[in-house]
Amino acid sequence: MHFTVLTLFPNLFESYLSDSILARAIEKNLITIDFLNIRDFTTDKHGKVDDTPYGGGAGMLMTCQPLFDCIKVAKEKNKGPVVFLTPQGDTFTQNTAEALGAQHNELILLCGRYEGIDQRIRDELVDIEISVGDFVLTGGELPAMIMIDAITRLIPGALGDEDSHKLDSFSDAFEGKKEHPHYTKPAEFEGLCVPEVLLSGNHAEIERWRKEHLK
Ligand code: 4FV
Repeated sequence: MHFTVLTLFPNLFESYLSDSILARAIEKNLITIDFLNIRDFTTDKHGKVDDTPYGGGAGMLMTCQPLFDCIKVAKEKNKGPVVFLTPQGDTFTQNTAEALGAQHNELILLCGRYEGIDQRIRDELVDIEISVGDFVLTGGELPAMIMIDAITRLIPGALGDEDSHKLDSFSDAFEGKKEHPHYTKPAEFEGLCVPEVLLSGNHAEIERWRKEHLK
């Protein structure tokens, strides 16, 4: 999967992509990520990317021209859909991650700031609008990282155990429910014990217990 991230703050991604599973996925070339800084596409000497909203109201909006030119350049190399992260989008779920990962080899992730972006960019250049939840953040960068994380971990070779994502919450194996409680060594900690059935070695009983404890 190739991600192109359009953002005013590409540095925000560095730490999250430099460790653990995502770093390994990049090293293994399971994913590639490039960044375009929207501010690099401004045409004024101050690098202005925002302005006041027509009709008045609080806050600023990201203006058309830098976004338009940035998206155009992104689309020259990345033939995937333009995904705008916004509270007004369709809620991102495990199914969304699976579908996007299955349907596309490339994605362009557009991260908004301020109060958002001019509607004309949304109407003419955005293909998919996605929200990570019913709350308002300061920017679309965290939602973009969430998308990259959730999609990448589904790519074969990304996780140590190939099957682990098949037994995730919301997976078909769990009928879309949230997964059962998990326990690991020691069997007793501070007087708190692991359910006996999980120590029994009786796989049928363990399976039944786990199914009963899906949420
Ligand atoms: C958001 C969300 C989100 C809104 C204003 C960025 C912010 C700022 N994106 N799911 N919830 N975006 O809050 O995706 O432009």
